[in-house]
Amino acid sequence: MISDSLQNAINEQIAREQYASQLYLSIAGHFELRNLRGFATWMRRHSVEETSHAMKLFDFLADRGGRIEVKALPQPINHFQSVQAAFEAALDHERQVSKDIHKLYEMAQAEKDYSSHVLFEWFVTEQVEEEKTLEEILEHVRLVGNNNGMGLLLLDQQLAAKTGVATAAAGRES
Ligand code: OFO
Repeated sequence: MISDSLQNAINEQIAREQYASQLYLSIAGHFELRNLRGFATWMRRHSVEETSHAMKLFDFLADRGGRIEVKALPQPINHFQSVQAAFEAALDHERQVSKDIHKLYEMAQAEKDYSSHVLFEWFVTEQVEEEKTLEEILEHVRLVGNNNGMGLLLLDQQLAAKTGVATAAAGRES
């Protein structure tokens, strides 16, 4: 049986992962509007990944006999000034999530809840990867500059190649 404090903290984290999913979907919408399909597809996939993180916590809580409390989510930002601003919003959010995960990890340690500890360890490692990936993309966006259409299209194509989609520059798949 899981403690009430860990149960409540995990329920909060489920909501934060779901919020991340909403935020990335919102960013994907911004990129779709600008016909940047590589960026958009990358964000769509990231949105799905965040839902899978929420479900990983959901399943864990269910397996431990915890009470799941689905929470209302805040409205995500829906307007971004630029590609750079959109990726900055994503990276800021990931950095916040890392802090939240570290708090959960500390709680599990303090309570000597070993199975929670193992679960949060997975998330700690995952956050390193997530921040690194976003930092790389953002650095490339900063390098080419927000007003460099050709540079952004090339980056869009690069992400498209990674995600396996056709881009505005390369033409849509029929
Ligand atoms: Fe991208 O954050 Fe989940 O955990």
